[in-house]
Amino acid sequence: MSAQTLTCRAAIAWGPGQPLSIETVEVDPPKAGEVRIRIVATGVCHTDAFTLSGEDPEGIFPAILGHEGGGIVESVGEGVTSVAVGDHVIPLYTPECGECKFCQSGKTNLCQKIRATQGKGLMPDGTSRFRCNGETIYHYMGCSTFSEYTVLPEIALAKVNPKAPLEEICLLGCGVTTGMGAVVNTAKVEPGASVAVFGLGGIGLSAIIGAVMAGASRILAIDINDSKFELARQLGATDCINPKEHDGPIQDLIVDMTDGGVDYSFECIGNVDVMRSALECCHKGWGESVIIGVAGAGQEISTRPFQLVTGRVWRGTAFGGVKGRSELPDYVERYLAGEFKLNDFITHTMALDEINHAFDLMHEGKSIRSVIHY
Ligand code: NAD
Ligand code: AHE
Ligand code: ZN
Ligand code: ZN
Repeated sequence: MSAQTLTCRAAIAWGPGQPLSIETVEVDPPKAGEVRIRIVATGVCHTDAFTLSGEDPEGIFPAILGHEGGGIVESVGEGVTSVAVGDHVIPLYTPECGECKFCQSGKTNLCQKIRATQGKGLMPDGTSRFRCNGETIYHYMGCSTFSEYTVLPEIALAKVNPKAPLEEICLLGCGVTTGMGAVVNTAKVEPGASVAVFGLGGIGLSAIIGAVMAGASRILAIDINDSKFELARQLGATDCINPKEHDGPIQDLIVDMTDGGVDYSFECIGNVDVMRSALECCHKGWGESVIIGVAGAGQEISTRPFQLVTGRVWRGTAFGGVKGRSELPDYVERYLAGEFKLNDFITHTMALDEINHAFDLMHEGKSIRSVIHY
């Protein structure tokens, strides 16, 4: 029997700056090439807060936010072959079609097959699968994991080992993969290198895990919130620095501490001034700085071009450069093999009704990741 429209609970962002509101929504069945999944758990990432704040130029309301989820396939649309009912999946805000120019290039994970409609909060056919009291509700980053059920294109699902707890591996849907991938895939940090990580939330701490995996000899962890340092040290940070405790530009201190600057730096905050510091703390001739943080509409980065003329490299990364369908299942296997832990990051778990508390904890600097259990 073909799937029918179902009703479930979801947290709706009705407008920028407003708390999320728990509502009953209608979720249409998956169309051709689409899959409806039951979300088991979802993390709350700073990017959800960024979009909710109104700073995101692509922010559309009303929408169902959330993009760091884990779920189980409930029904599949016509022609879907790569997943079946009951499969465990991680939604991908960076899909992998394997066919577009970007996928074919082998140079990037930024599949563009459905990017245009995804950025408009719509499915690839230009419509939404969500309604609330007759009103269209938009999708978010192609995922909308703050709903008990959501619909995604087949190309935006990574099928993963069902032995892995979705309540933990949901973090591989964004934060942990992004931080680790930035270090290992994007920067390709080599053994013995020195690394500076700016911002010690879920992304920055995962970058530290990546730096340890890569064999970095020195890992400088920088945050304005001292409470982040304990976990950073446990994960492998060798030096913890609070810029508030130092006069002068933080890049000058780091250059002094590291005999001319670090080999690699990672900006995991979304602050354009810190992005400049992260570039300028890199070693002359070869230091590379990777921007991970997302900055608001109208913000721009700047530095003296001489910084680049003299060999520093400025680059960025989305989802850690990871190709979700072909590479994410292996991250899950490595997690199952004990190569890295995820529950260190889960400082809070809660029900969907308490989701606004997760945003409060993030803004107060009290959480690394809150995970919503449905
Ligand atoms: P978070 O809020 O959990 O962590 C941010 C950390 O930065 C906090 O510990 C905070 O104290 C610290 N911080 C704030 N201002 C600072 C400053 N001036 N100097 C030093 N530290 C400072 O956020 P998160 O979920 O880890 O996300 C981090 C950033 O990464 C966000 O901008 C998010 O949107 C972005 N992000 C990007 C990608 C990507 O694919 N590029 C993926 C996920 C998240
Ligand atoms: N919509 C924003 C940019 C937001 C952004 O940069 N998103 C990252 C993922 S953040 C996950 O927590 C990303 O993948 N970007 C690549 C893409 O194609 O969106 C804006 O500035 O318009
Ligand atoms: Zn995210
Ligand atoms: Zn593609």
